[in-house]
Amino acid sequence: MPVYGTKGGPLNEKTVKAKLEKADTNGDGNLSVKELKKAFKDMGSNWPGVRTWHCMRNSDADGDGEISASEMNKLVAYIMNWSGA
Ligand SMILES: [Ca+2]
Ligand SMILES: [Ca+2]
Repeated sequence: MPVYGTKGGPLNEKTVKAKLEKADTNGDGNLSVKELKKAFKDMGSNWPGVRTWHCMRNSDADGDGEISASEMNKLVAYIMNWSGA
């Protein structure tokens, strides 16, 4: 399992999911660019803006600029494939 995150050690899928859910600050069930960026900062990413951009390109299947609940699993899988932050 690749290691991701520089604060608090390696992150597992459960932790990543929990952080993403927590990042939905307006509670609409979708992750906007702003919310996703915040999640990456929270995970200790050095480049939250770049991470967010890559994630949106990879996981925003319908291209509406937000990660919906159904796109979330793809996003988590994508994040878990990264090594290093
Ligand atoms: Ca939201
Ligand atoms: Ca979407």
